[in-house]
Amino acid sequence: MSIWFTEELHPYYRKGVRVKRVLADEQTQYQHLQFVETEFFGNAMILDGIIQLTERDNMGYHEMIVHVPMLAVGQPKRVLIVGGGDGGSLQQVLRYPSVQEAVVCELDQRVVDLSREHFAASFGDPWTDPRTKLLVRDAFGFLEENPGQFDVIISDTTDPIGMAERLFSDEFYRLMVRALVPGGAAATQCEQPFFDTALIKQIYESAKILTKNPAYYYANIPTYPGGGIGFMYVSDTPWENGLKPPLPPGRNNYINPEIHKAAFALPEFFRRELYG
Ligand code: SPD
Repeated sequence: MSIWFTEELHPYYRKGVRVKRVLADEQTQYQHLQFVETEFFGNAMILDGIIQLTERDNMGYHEMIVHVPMLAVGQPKRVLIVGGGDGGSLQQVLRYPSVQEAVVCELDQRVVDLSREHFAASFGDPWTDPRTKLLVRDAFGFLEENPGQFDVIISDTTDPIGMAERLFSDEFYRLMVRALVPGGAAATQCEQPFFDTALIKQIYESAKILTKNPAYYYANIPTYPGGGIGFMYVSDTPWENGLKPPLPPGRNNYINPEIHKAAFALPEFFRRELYG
């Protein structure tokens, strides 16, 4: 028997992965949450019909969204992860001995609970680290209440659909930058250059008003539309500062100094659109 999961995030594009079995399937308070065991990519989490991560290719996403801002800042102590209930970003953040507190602001407790069960082999259990603080709440209010608090903020979100749309708004970026310490850095899930050019441009323009050195970078992730996803680096501190310090202790599966630098090189059509 062969079951294919087909994702249709865009009305003009589909992709599929072959599934061995369904591990969990439930409607939470917020979304349709599924975990499946795939034929090639290991376990995968699907939210409202969209693949969020797989065990086999999540490293490009989590290593890049975390290490680029963390390295740029130098010795990050307080880190906020917006979303990130699967624990992949948290695992990377906790690799830094300088980190004293990692706050995860995740709306859906079920994402955390089921990820602990189905991603344990990949992420261990970063939730038991004494530096981890899980807040099951909406990130907007938390950002509003916490100006000037974080060395690094990682916005590890779903796509801009439904409730998550607000996490791609000018207002969210304003609050996020306000929650950084001077010289702090943020990185956000910032979609696909081919499919989401206008949205990325709008976010870049807003990041440019708020900070001196925003920049877009990209990682290859086969299970995302177009085979990859980009991130917005948002900071007064140039991302290039992150090329000097070494990566934190632990094993890297995607990032290395060459990838770190090359990720900021953009295809010409998109570079022109974004930077003029
Ligand atoms: N189109 C899929 C985008 C998924 C972004 N969220 C990933 C969450 C991984 N922690």
